[in-house]
Amino acid sequence: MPSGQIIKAISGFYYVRTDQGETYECKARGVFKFEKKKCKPLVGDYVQFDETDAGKGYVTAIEPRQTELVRPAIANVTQAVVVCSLREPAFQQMPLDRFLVHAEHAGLEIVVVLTKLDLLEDPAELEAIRASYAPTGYSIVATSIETTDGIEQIMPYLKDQISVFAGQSGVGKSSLLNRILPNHQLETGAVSQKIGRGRHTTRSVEIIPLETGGLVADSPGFSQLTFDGMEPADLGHCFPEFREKAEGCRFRGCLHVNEPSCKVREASQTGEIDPKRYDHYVTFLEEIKELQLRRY
Ligand SMILES: Nc1nc2c(ncn2[C@@H]2O[C@H](COP(=O)(O)OP(=O)(O)OP(=O)(O)O)[C@@H](O)[C@H]2O)c(=O)[nH]1
Ligand SMILES: [Zn+2]
Repeated sequence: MPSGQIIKAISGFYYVRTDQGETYECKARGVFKFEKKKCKPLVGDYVQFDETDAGKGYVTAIEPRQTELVRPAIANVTQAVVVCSLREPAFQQMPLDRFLVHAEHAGLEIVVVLTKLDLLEDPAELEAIRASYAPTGYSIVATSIETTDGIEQIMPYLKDQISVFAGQSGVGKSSLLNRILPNHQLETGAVSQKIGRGRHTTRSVEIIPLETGGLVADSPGFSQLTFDGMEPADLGHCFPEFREKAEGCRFRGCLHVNEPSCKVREASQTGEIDPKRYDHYVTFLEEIKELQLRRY
């Protein structure tokens, strides 16, 4: 039976792309069940289908999902490209860390892209950011759509991945995606201001195959950043530079706040872990505990 991946869904039609690069317009009968849950096909799902007419068919089965994002709903995303501007708006580490935690919690690979390099007067600031994040091991690419610096450097990270771009409003996600997906123009802040249209028009997400390999979602991911559903004990795992240190903490289940002999807190004091990252961890932990109190 032929199989492929849903790359687009429009009002009941699923566009399934096979390994050979052919796209079939498929319908789906009823609902599907897996892991005892009913579900409808999602963009990103690997499916089997029956070919009915040339280029048309019916989805007959959905493979179990490796990951599942909401808003926009996409299955099997493997990587988050977390975008943060250096200027306009000025670099802010807290929102960046928030996106990073959500991407980690979703089980994704991560690349950090810092935008608007052309507006940065002092390169020392970029070096300081790189130093803060060095213990995380994240790859960091600094870019500008004005000078095109760094854009080519993003491409190798996208190969062999299903990537979703994420980041605060106005940091330049659409501008980057327009560079990366030249045949698939998105509306950027600059354009929508000019024509005076609302900026948040809804449309369904699509994953676009790149010539250089890999697929990229054409709408930003993680549009809702709530820690709902996250446990306090999960948070430390979402900071990669904590993981190795945490093994040395005296107490199992150490939350790295007030516990004695906490290697994570110690590392934040010596600077082995960036103290600002550690502070953000503490802030997020409080938020998670607060949400839990409200739940029970
Ligand atoms: N100088 C400079 N401006 C940029 C760069 N990248 C984006 N911009 C500008 O920043 C503004 C916001 O860019 P967008 O691409 O719309 O940002 P976005 O992240 O998609 O924003 P939302 O759609 O609100 O989520 C636009 O006016 C862009 O022209 C850059 O590298 N340098
Ligand atoms: Zn600890």
